[in-house]
Amino acid sequence: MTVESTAAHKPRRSAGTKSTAGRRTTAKKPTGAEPDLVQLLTPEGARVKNAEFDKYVAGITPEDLRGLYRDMVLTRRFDAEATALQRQGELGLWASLLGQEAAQIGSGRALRDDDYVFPTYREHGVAWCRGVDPTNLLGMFRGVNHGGWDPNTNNFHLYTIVIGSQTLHATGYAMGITKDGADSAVIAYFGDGASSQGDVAESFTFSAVYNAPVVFFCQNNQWAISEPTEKQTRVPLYQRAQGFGFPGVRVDGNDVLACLAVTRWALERARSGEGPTLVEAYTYRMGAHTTSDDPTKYRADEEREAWEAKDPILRLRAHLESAHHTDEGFFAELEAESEALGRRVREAVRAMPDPDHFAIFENVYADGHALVDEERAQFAAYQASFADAEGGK
Ligand SMILES: Cc1ncc(C[n+]2csc(CCOP(=O)(O)OP(=O)(O)O)c2C)c(N)n1
Repeated sequence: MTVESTAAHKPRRSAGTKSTAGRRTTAKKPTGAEPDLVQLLTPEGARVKNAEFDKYVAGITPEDLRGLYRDMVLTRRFDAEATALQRQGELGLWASLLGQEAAQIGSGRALRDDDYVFPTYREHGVAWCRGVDPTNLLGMFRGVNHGGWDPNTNNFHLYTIVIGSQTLHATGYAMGITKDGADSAVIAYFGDGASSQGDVAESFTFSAVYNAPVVFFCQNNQWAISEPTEKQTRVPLYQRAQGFGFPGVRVDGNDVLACLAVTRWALERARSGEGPTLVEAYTYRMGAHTTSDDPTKYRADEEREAWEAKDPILRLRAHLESAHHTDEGFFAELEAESEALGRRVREAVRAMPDPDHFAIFENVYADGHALVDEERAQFAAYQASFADAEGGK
């Protein structure tokens, strides 16, 4: 296996602080055996040979590579539009995936249609790969619906805000697949912060002992809002799997080819009855946690700048160009396609109908409930109290 030490990837943050008593208040940067990082493309776009994982992308064609590039560019464009729409007051909140495109597109394109995805709230690139219309992702962030798509249409579960809980849903679903005798697999996405949740540990335990066909795909984007990864773990996250009895791998999360290869390998293990795998995609959240967050309060500009040099989209572009797999026409067409997507997203968001305010009282109980009736009446009275104000406009 061709591996690279992650030393070059260490954020330039100090590893901890010492209290006046000389005692560390923060764990040291996770140590342990120097972790292997699976990488097939260097940040400069050069192809690196890898004895273990090359075979998972052996048949990849220039057209496939252009497809991955297109997926990443359009996903980033969609994401930028959504951030702008939030700033314009059209969305209440947005969780940007900026910087995580390769992790999401690489893993998303490794999936079969009959596999099932359990995302967090940031998996816009995976949603794209599943064929969920991007405009459907925005309803919840505009506050007009609770999700906006039918999970069973694309085998893509609704976004989950409760950190880590979807790993349990994924494990249960995967155990069900085994009982059905099917050969499909499940993938659960979660973050480095979520790795500290009890739900995730429980999922690891259950999936291991029941040999469930699930891939745990952790995007280690270095931050859980303002908490750095060293506040979550003393060992590299992928090494956690070992204690639960299944393999863990750290992949360069900004390398779409490596993410594709490693996820294909993990899915193949799941399908062939070898049970769960933990994939830690080592990446970086280049933007804010959400539009409600200001990362300049807790992290240094130099850290982001260091990761910009490893931009996943520029990396694949450099590779495509050096291999002469593209021409100017390709990039011009993609730019036009991005513009059209941006326009479509803006128009769709502005056209979303406001929900009926009383809809929240429906379907709470199958047969209704006196308490809900009371709350509905209170809300009606509250709304009616604005009648004068509206009439006086
Ligand atoms: C159970 C639970 N606890 C706390 C929160 C508040 N919260 C929202 S996002 C977040 C950080 C998650 O970080 P990470 O898992 O690394 O994912 P990322 O947002 O970086 O993709 C927290 C603590 C929550 N949504 N759910």
